[in-house]
Amino acid sequence: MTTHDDPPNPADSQLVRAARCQQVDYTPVWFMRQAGRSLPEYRELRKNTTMLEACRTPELVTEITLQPVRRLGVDAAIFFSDIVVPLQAAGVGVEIVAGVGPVIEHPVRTEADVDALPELSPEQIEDITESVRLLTAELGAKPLIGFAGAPFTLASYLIEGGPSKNHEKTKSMMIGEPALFAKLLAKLARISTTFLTTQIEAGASAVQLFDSWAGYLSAADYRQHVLPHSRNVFSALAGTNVPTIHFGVQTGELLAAMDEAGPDVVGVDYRVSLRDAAKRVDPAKALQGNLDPAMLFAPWEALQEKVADIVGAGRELPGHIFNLGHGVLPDTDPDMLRRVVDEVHRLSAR
Ligand code: 1CP
Repeated sequence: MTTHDDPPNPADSQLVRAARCQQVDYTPVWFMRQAGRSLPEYRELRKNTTMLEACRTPELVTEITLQPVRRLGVDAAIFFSDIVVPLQAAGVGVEIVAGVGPVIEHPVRTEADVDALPELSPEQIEDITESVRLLTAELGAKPLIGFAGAPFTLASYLIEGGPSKNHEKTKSMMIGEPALFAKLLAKLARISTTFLTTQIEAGASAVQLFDSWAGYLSAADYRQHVLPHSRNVFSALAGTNVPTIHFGVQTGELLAAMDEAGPDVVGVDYRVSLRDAAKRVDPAKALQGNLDPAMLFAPWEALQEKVADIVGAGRELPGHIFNLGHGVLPDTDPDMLRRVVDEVHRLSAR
């Protein structure tokens, strides 16, 4: 039985309620990449540590994750980590190079490379459990969102060897050696699932699967080569009872298929309006999004109109989580983010 002495439960937070299409007091808001380079306190903390060292140090993960919660007043924390952390933990040679992104020591191109890719065991990510425990203790009623990279986006980094503009080696394996590509994605789906279940078991209240580069695929190729593997990740989480979010960039043409993969919430990038997105997915599902992150550089009155449009469209949905259409840009003024949070709360108060 709940008494007023019990700490409020993040499972009853506005974010989790919105994800489940339950009634909310106001529209919850968080920002992809809310931690990181837009915050001076982050730049200060990261001075003497590499990105991956920071991701594997529970005290740093905790502090960096909490920074935007304190400064911006957002309704959720997003776990500070990176999509390549589970690959590194499993033993893949990977570095995050400043100004570039993840770089893979031995790119995965052949059957032998795919076979040599290690599995991830929970013992290799005990620091992730520790970080999530420290964080949920600090956050109290505020939910922590865990995340992982989706199999396709991870495969692209592994095959290309780093960030890629056109993903040509990835697509070449996808259609030239579809069985090998499927074997790789099946392995990566298991790694993503282990990374997500570890965060959920340690106390995360929701999780997001990032398929950042899925938008480079046609709907037909996505359905044939990618959807089954992402669906396996969501199926594996079905028993965990935390809401799941599925997001990719430039995925207007893929929204129906990304919905079919089985998340509770579909993330929408800024190129498609929430009203159009709602017509492409299960009408009983919540959406997340979708302010263009570049709009945060516009004068306040102009930005305010964009925020109001999105909050208004969101209120026609069964559930809405306000977010950007992609990550916070590094030069964003954190005061603008704070103003957007306050404005979403003010406009949406029931
Ligand atoms: O030194 C630094 O500050 C490095 C910049 C940085 C940061 C802050 C990287 C390198 N990763 C991160 C953290 C990170 N990565 C988070 C933290 C939590 C938050 O949102 O506040 C998250 C969720 C990610 C996930 C991630 N990493 C994605 C998916 C999200 C997206 O943006 O689409 C992807 C594609 C990556 C790869 C990656 N890691 C870092 C960079 C610069 C990139 C992108 C490189 C590329 O363009 O391919």
